[in-house]
Amino acid sequence: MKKKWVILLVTAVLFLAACSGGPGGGPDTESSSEEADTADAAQLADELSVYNWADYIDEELLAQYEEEYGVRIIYDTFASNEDLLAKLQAGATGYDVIVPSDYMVAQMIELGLLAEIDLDDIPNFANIDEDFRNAPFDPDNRHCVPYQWGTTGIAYRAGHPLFTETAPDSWAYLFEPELLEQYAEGGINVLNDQRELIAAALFYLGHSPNATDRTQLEEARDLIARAKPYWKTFNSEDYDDSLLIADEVVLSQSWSGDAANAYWSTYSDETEDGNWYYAIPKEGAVKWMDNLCVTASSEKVETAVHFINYLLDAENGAAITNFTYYASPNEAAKAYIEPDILSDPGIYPPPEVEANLQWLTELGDGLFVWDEMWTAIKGQ
Ligand code: N2P
Repeated sequence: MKKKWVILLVTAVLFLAACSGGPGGGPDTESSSEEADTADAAQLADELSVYNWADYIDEELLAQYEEEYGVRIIYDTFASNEDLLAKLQAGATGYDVIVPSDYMVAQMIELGLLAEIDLDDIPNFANIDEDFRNAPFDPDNRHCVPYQWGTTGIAYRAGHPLFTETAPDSWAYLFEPELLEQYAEGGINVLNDQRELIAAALFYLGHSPNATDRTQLEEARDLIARAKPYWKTFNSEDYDDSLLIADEVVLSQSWSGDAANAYWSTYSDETEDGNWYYAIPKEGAVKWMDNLCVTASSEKVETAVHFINYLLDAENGAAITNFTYYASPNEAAKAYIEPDILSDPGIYPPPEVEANLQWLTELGDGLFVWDEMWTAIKGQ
């Protein structure tokens, strides 16, 4: 199941469905919905600006939306929640749809950066699994709807002598110099993401990933400072393609889907295996969910919501997961998601792993200490 193959398959399925007009054959196959669509299209803006995480959608879906509804999508990507926030706070008003994670949704609501949405305008919200609705960071989904979810663990090169007998299932593999010196030569990458990297250090130290205590955060900073000389790169944007698949590193802090992408992109039918495996450290790890939201500054709320509803369609939701390898909160999409993805414990963690996962939450004033630690870490 290679990425390109999946794209072709999905495209073919969508095409056939659109031609057949059968069940789930897209919104424009019956004349009544055609009329509704035309009515909709009349009210849609000419263009819509979407700001998403890097490598986080099948761009075929964007092209299809443009074609179907005559709305040009201006698509741009960011590398972390903090980058997204900084962009909005610097006064960027052009973005209509953005994709912040859980804790950042809470932060943005507080800062007045998100528009309120009406779920009545998003009928496909019915496709979302109950478990992912009404999250504490956005009660009653007043601002956002779920997009994709995943975990943050360690991706490692299969076949590396050091990881053959024991999987690197501890954050020690990212932070302990006596371990690091054994494979640093092969390259180590960490996520260029302050909440994720400091959270990993806090897990390893036995503290909460949401700690705001200065002493604990300084401990995390010092742990990172000792390990940093062994790290080759801070990359959370294209590390799966440019570092993992390219064999530029042998170990990386990684988001679940990016590790799965590295696995499937290097999969060989001959060995029936890929080059990259994924471990969730035993000390605990982050579970996160990214969300589709409309900016408070958007002047195209109606179009933004129409686009969000399109992404929440069952087949479109599946096309996203089949491309990104991240888990989908879209229950109805499961019928169309590749079975290999649905059964991958690295993507959909089993209950015993799930029990060891924690959400990142908003830090309130503690954020200032985190920012201070991050500046020190990056500045060294
Ligand atoms: C995919 C980005 C994953 C988003 N490259 C992590 N929240």
